[in-house]
Amino acid sequence: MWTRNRLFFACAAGCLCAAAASPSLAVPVQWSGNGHWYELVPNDGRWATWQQARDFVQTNLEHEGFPADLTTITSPEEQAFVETLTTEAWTGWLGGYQEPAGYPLKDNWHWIGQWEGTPYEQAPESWDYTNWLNAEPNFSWEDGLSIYLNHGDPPGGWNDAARNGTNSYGYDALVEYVPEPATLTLLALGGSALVRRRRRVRGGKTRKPAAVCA
Ligand SMILES: [Ca+2]
Ligand SMILES: [Ca+2]
Repeated sequence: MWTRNRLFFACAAGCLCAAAASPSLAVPVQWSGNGHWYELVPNDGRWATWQQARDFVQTNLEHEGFPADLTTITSPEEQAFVETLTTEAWTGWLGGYQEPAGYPLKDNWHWIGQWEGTPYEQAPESWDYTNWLNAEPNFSWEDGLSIYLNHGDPPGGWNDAARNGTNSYGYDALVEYVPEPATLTLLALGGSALVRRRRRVRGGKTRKPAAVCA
């Protein structure tokens, strides 16, 4: 886990890329296609790496009783929905990663497990649909998945970026709130009272521009 000071210095060293405009959306939005909620969460200096972004949202965010994680996009319909979340240029992490990293550049990509503590091997979503930007993925050491909303070629496309790379330290996070399996079961049985409301840490009103290096 990172400390505030460590993160400050990491970002100060790493946020050297050109900045994209801030998104206008500041609240989770539900997609009727699966009932999940999605949110553009600003970095605001709270993480540097892809893993730190994931740790932060898992630890601090939830919505309507649904835990948070980085977003998985597994269909053109889900892709089309997330493209509606803002009309401004925005760059952020998705819940995809390449392991092992390297060549071939388009091989060995995975989606994260949908539930905290569940390895992707046990609850994977298949890596079938992709929406790479033209000329991406482009480097063997770039092993994390990011999305360019309203910029890039084509806009909304995906870029591989180093999960621990300084070029991506400014990235925001596209969060998906997904019901846990137990919650789904109980809700199906009429146990809607299970839905709980917990403290939800928000990043404040000011959006931090996201780095856009490819
Ligand atoms: Ca998803
Ligand atoms: Ca790239």
